[in-house]
Amino acid sequence: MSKERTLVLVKPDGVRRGLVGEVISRIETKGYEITAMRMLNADRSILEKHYEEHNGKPFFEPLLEFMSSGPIVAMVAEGERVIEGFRTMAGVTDPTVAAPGSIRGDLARDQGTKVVQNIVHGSDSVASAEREIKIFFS
Ligand code: DAT
Ligand code: MG
Repeated sequence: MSKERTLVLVKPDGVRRGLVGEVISRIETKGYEITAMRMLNADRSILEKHYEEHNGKPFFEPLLEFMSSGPIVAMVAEGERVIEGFRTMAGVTDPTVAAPGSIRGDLARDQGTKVVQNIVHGSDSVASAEREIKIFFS
C-alpha cells in the first residue's frame, strides 16, 4: 500500500472555537504525519478553485462567505490510506448525524445557518487531494 497525501482544512468555525490543536492532535494520535501547515485568510479566488465542484449549488455563496469569515489552517497529512482515514475521522458532512467519536460528531452541530459548519475539510480522492494541495501549497 503506497503512501497518500490529503489536504486538511480547519475551517473558520474550528479556528474561532480554538479547535486547531484538537484537530492536529487527532491526526497525529491516529499516526498520520503532518508535512505542511499554514494559517491564512482565504480569499474568494482561492475558495472558488477549492470548491469548484459546488459552484452553482444553493449553498455555494454561503459556503464561500463562511470560509472567508476568518482565518483557516491548511495542512497536508500523509500516510497509507490517509484520504479515507481522515474522512472517517472527520465524519459525515452533516454534524447532527456524524458519528460520535468523529471530529464533526464530537465537536460540531447544526447552527441553523445556510451552509453547514463542520470544523474540517478533507480531500475525497487522490485526484482531489493533489488538486487541492496545489491550491494551498503552490
Ligand atoms: P464534505 O465537506 O463532507 O466533503 P461536500 O464536499 O459535499 O462535503 O460539501 C462541502 C461543504 O459544503 C460541506 O463541508 C458543508 C457544505 N455543504 C454541503 N452540502 C450542503 C448542503 N446540502 N447544505 C448546506 N451546506 C452544505
Ligand atoms: Mg467535499
